[in-house]
Amino acid sequence: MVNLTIDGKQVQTKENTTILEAARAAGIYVPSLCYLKDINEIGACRVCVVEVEGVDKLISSCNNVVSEGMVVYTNSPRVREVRKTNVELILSQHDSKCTMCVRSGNCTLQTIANDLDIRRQPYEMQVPPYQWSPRSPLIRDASKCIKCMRCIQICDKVQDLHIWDVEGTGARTTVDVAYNNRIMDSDCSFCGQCVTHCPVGALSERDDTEQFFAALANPKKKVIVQIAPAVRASWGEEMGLSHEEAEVGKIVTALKMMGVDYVFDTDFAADLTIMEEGSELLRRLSEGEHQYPMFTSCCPAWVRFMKSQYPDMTECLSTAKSPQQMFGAVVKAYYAGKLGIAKEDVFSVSIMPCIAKKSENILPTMNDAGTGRDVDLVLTTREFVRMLRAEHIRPDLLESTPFDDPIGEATGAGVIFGVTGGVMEAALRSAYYLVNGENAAPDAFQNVRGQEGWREAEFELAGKTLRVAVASGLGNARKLVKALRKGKAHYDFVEIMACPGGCAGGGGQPIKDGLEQAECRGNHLYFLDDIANLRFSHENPAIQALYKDFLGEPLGEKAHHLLHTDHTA
Ligand code: HC0
Ligand code: SF4
Repeated sequence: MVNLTIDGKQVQTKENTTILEAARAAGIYVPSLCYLKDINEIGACRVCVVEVEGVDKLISSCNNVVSEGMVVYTNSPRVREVRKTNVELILSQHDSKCTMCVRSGNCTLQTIANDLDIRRQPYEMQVPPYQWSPRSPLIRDASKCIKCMRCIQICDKVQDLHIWDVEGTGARTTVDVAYNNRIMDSDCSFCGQCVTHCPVGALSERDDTEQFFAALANPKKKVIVQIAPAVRASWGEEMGLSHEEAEVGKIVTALKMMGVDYVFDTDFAADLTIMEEGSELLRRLSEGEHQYPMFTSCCPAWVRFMKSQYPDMTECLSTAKSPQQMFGAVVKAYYAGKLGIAKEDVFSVSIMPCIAKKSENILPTMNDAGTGRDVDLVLTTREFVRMLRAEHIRPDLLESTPFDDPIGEATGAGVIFGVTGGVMEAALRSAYYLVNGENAAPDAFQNVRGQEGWREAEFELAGKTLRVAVASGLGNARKLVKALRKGKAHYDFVEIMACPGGCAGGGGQPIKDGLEQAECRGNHLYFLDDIANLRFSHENPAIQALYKDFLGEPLGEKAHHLLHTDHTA
């Protein structure tokens, strides 16, 4: 252990702890901007500087470690002055139009500048112009970039995709797509992890809220909204609601207040995915040994990753569409008819924790109802929260409303799709039933739960040992795929989600800078599963009715047409 003094307080900490972590653990808050624990500890922003007795220069506390007898001042007059100058210099290269910024009120630079009482800009402004493709689901505004390098590091170290790089020199230094590429032509998966780890408004999703309001204002359109599993575990965060208060039924109420005609639960389509994907798995297992496992295909960032990085393995992806796209196809091809409206008059919207879903719904293959797009518009959780504000809806005053019938009913198995391992667990629950004709205990497959980036388990199914693996984060996905290709790992079924922790930690989720929320949100989804009336996808009566009335059998002709796709196309 190391003993030191921070701001007059005796502190004891482990060796090799950074001064920043030691101070924060002792209840002394040192501000920081570029710092991301274990990912970006480069001391670039100079906001976390501290004074150490016996050391001439101020030093960054995020990448200097404690030593025995060290005496540290985190907020001395000298520290305050230098810190303020450093932030003023950052602001001289930052377009501070805070009132119009997507991160206003949730921007670390804004908070720090305010805390330091900066009221003027003493340095000449040099702000690069905004140049970006408006079509891209992911937007970079160079005029807001503070060169903290977090996006580069997340993409390199966690996602192992290397999309971003430093460009230019001196005052012209900025971050852009590597190799002078354009984002739409790059291998970017659109997972959005760079967005959720950006401390300012330099990265965001494309804002599509105006299209939503335009559809609501169009009397010819019936607006139908689906809500993804992970949205219910996060939407209340920015509104100050606890998990218990942020019931999904309040989202339904809010959307109806906005003028939405029908609101359904993507969890229903998650149950449908299990019927199709589970049946596909069993068919594949009956064919004997395969070189590679079957991979889940519901995460569009993972599918993009597979296509760009390992195109020869794309055919191992389950052909099942994601729940979002299954839902879109069912709403237009089936539900519109039930309502007595033309499918062309349906405007189908999804609220997702995800940016990559904005690239999935526009794929040419996602048009099986024949209206152009099965899902017309994808909005992130953050866009939904902004719409609540725009509509002056106070979530604390909302009552809950149930989802619309008949495709609003879902099971606990559908809810856990939003957490890493959830698709696997839900699939195993139903695969067991399909093989044995009876259910296992609902929690029989919980070995696949957890936050480790790559985990594996084995279960007995149909007299054979089923080897499964679950990975989240594309860096872990790459490790797993490499191990398969080298013959060092062998599985039958693998679930991959691009975002660490799964959709709960999705790139479209509310941002709490420096705090990872995926685990806490995931635990809430497990809680919702635990208290659900139904916990097996195959027991969902609305799913049973859909097969009986319309689809026929899982993997049957109609199901094949509407619910499956060719990921190699
Ligand atoms: Fe997900 Fe999904 S679980 S990918 O993260 O499968 O976005 O929440 O909606 O489609 O259901 C996202 C979340 C979904 C889909 C579902 C799957
Ligand atoms: Fe989107 Fe979920 Fe995949 Fe993240 S893990 S890219 S939120 S589908």
